[in-house]
Amino acid sequence: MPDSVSSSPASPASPAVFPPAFLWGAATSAYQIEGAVREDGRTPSIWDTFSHTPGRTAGGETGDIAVDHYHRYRDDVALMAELGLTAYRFSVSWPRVQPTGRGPAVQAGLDFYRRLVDELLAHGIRPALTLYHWDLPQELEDAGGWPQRDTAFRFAEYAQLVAEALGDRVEQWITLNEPWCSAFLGYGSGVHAPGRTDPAAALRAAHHLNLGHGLAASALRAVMPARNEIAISLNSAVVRPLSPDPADLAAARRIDDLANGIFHGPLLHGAYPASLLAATASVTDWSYVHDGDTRAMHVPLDALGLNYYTPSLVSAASGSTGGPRADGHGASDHSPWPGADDVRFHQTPGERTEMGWTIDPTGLYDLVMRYTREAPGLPLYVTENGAAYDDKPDPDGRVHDPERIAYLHGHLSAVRRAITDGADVRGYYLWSLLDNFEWGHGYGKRFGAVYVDYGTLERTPKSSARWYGEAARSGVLPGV
Ligand code: IFM
Repeated sequence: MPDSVSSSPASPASPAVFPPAFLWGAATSAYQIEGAVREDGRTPSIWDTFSHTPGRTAGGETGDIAVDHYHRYRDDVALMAELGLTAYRFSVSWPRVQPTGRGPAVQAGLDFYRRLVDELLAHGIRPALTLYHWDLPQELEDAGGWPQRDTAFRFAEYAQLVAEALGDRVEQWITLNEPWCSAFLGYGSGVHAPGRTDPAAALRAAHHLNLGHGLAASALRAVMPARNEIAISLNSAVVRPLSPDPADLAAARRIDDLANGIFHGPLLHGAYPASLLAATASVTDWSYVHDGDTRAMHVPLDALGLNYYTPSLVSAASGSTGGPRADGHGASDHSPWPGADDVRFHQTPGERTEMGWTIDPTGLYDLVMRYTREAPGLPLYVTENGAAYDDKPDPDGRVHDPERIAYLHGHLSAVRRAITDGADVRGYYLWSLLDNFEWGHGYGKRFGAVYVDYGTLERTPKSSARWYGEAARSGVLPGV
């Protein structure tokens, strides 16, 4: 039974009551919502190039206009305030701020984010700034992209420019969003920009993303007030074996290394897992890990961001490696899992969202508890969680999305249970504030709590937005 307390007085012991300082946020990213891709000096990112390449996105859709947040940010902030949100996680578009990925910042680009942040602060909404949500300046990709070591240094330089401009007013900083996707979907399976399909390049990219994170975190520390928090948002996988068979357990450990250990190892524990290095030895020799990189990557963090949608169910392939991949990120003949061609992904049982992702809030509980054990003392944020549904306005123009309310209730209840069991979760960012450009899926998948009419760009809060706002205002989960 859901632990709703909507009709009875909430007691602090109730599992549906959240700590008073808990942040109730929503998240977005620059390319998915801003549009205005040719304004004020912005140049193409790898996602502009990719989405304009025939066959790369559903219907050839691009982020050229997206939901025009660049021009409508004031109304969007007012809407967040009206709903009752207390935090907002957005990303800065690297090519808007530093168009070639090198050299000085463009003032107009920085000014946009300064205006956005000031608007948030004026409405009492805490900004959380992500420096990189996948929109690498195309010039840096042309110079080799993330598989190239220099990109890590360019990222740190860009991070410093943004921190010098906004470090006085933004307290929550996130270096990278989901570097697994940047490395393995961008350079491995090729379903994300820049669309390369080279397993060795994907592993090199992962290392340089880790290095970039560490160098950027140090650059931020050097220029920002000590009170600011530095974190990273990882789409840490919840990997479950299909059976207790030792071969299936080994398959699950291999995917865990490639999804989790490859980032948590260097960032939290100061080394890549030996099992990861061994399992990928036929793909790469890791010679691009230089002396000193381990120290550069292992910078103390102030918090860890966890993005969670669905668990993965895996087994050993038992002879055959064919069949569809059910890892949920789009169709490709190329695997995003280097060195794991003999691992099979299975559809987890249960209800699914419009993405085909199984709804399983226990996965979120398990993830939070895992990092509570693995990184004791490190505050956690759920920096993304949400669901896509085929939402449509009713004849009166209202958008009812009871499935999303049930999804949010289930996952927030899992967070509350983890807090009761000792986890230090400080906030939750619903993905996403607005319907938006869902990468290779174009505009076909609606993740927003706010419906966007793509013809008029009019915003209509769905019933889930009102439900979530009520939770934010009261600190208690309303009934479903
Ligand atoms: O839309 C994406 C987001 O950009 C990164 N995390 C997953 C979301 C849903 O696919």
